[in-house]
Amino acid sequence: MSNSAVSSDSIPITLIGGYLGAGKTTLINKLLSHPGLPPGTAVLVNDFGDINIDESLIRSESDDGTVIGLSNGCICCSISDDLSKALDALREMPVKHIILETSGVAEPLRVWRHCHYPGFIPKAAVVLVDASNHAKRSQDKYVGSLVCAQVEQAHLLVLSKTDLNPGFELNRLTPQLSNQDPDLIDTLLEWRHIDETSEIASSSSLQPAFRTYTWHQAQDITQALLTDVLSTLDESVDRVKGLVATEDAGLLLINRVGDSLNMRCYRQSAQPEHLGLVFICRSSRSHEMHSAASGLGTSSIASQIARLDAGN
Ligand SMILES: Nc1nc2c(ncn2[C@@H]2O[C@H](COP(=O)(O)OP(=O)(O)O)[C@@H](O)[C@H]2O)c(=O)[nH]1
Ligand SMILES: [Mg+2]
Repeated sequence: MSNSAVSSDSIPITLIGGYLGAGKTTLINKLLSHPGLPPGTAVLVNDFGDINIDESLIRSESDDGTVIGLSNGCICCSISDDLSKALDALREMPVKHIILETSGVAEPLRVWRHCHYPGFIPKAAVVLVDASNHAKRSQDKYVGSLVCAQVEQAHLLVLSKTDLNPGFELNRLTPQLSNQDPDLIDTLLEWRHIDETSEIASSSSLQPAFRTYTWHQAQDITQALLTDVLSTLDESVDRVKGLVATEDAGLLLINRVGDSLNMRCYRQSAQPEHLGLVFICRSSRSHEMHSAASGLGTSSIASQIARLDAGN
C-alpha cells in the first residue's frame, strides 16, 4: 500500500464504504466543504432503498458539484450497470475526481472491481468504522462477516463516533485515523492504493439478505407519533433514515442506526424531493418489522409500513 502519486489520465475514484449508519454521508459532506477539495469533484451515492435520501443531503451541501444517485440496490451485486451508465455520463463532463459512497451493505472490494472502467481508476477504499457499535456488529451472527470484510478490505480506516466511545481501538495494521483528526480530509484526499497484488481475495458474496421498506409521506404527522413508531422498532431494523414533515416541529431529518435515534430540524430553501422514510432490515428478521408496525394500531404511518411489508 502506498499513498504516493500515480501518473494516469484516468479519473480517480475514491470509495467511501462502511456499514449502515457508520457516517459515510456525514464524512462526504465534510469533504465537500473542505477548501482542499480538488475542483471538478463529482459524488456518486449508492443508496440501498428506492429513494435516495443521501443524494438530497449531499446535494444540499454541494454548491456547484455534480451529484448522481444510484438507488434501489447495491452496486456490488445488483446495480453495476447503473454505475457504468453514471461513469459514461461523467466521462463527458469536466470531472477530475470522483467520490463514491457505497451502500452500507456493500463489500468495498467488489465495488472497487467495478471501478476499473474505461477512463477511470479506483484510487482508495476508505472504510468508516462506527466506534459506538462496531464491537457488537462485528460479532453479530447475521451481519458480522460483512462488517469484518468491510474493515479487511479497506486501504484506509476512519473511526467515526469516537465521541460516543472515546476508548474505542481497532487492532488492525491498516492505517487508521479518527473522523475528528484535523488532518482527516487532507489525508483522505491524498490517499492512493497502488499495490493491486496485495488485494484481499473475496470469493463468494458475504452479503446477507436485506429488505428495504419505504414509507412515502402523504400528509404531515405529529412528532410524537413519529417518535413512538421509531422507538418501538426492533433493533434488527438496522437503519431508518429520511425527511419527514411534522405538524408541530417542521421538517425533520431522521437517522436511526441500530437502536440509536436522532431527529433534528432540517432547514433548506426548497421543499425536498422526497418526504418519507427508508427502512433497512435483515430479511430473516423482517417479521419483527411487520409485527412492530401492526402493533402500532391504525395510525397512518403504521398501516403504510404494514402494507409495504405485506406487499414485498
Ligand atoms: N455522535 C456522532 N454521530 C455521528 C458521527 N458521524 C455520523 N454521525 C451520525 O450518525 C448518523 C448516520 O450518519 P450517516 O452519515 O448518514 O451514515 P451513513 O449511513 O454511513 O451514510 C447520523 O445521525 C449522523 O449525524 C460522529 O462522528 N459522531
Ligand atoms: Mg449515507
